[in-house]
Amino acid sequence: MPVDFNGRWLMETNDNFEDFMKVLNIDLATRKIAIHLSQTKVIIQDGDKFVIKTLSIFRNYEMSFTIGEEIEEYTKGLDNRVVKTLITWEGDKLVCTQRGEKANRGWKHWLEGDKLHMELFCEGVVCHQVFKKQA
Ligand code: ECB
Repeated sequence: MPVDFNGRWLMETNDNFEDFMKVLNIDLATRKIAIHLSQTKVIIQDGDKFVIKTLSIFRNYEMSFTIGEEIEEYTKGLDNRVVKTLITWEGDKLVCTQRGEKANRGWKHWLEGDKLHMELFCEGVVCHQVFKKQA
């Protein structure tokens, strides 16, 4: 049985998001807005099939994937790049690699108690986000 990420998750912390946006070449005006956003994750998981929505008052981002199946992802409204995206299980962690212009890019999700953790990484820069489950 895979881990169950289903639910609505509210952002509690967002460490090093500024540097992560910089490494993706997000412009200053956008960073000034984005840094203050409270992001909400809505995760719909059916076995190895996922829909993940990242919601905020400024922009929303949604992606769907199946574990082990590479997709072409367009990071619309984020850094607007096209990457080859593959998500796999590493133990109980959901691990994503996004192959493209930027080296060593991707993210990881895992659970610790009632918290959802996310690490976003790109070219050695790591952003760590923690979300609490909405009742
Ligand atoms: C969608 C809410 C954030 C909007 C921020 C707007 C501009 C900043 C531009 C680029 C920053 C890079 C990433 C934003 C961080 C989180 C958004 C979703 C990241 C992601 O790939 O989540 C995965 C895993 O949960 C599912 O798509």
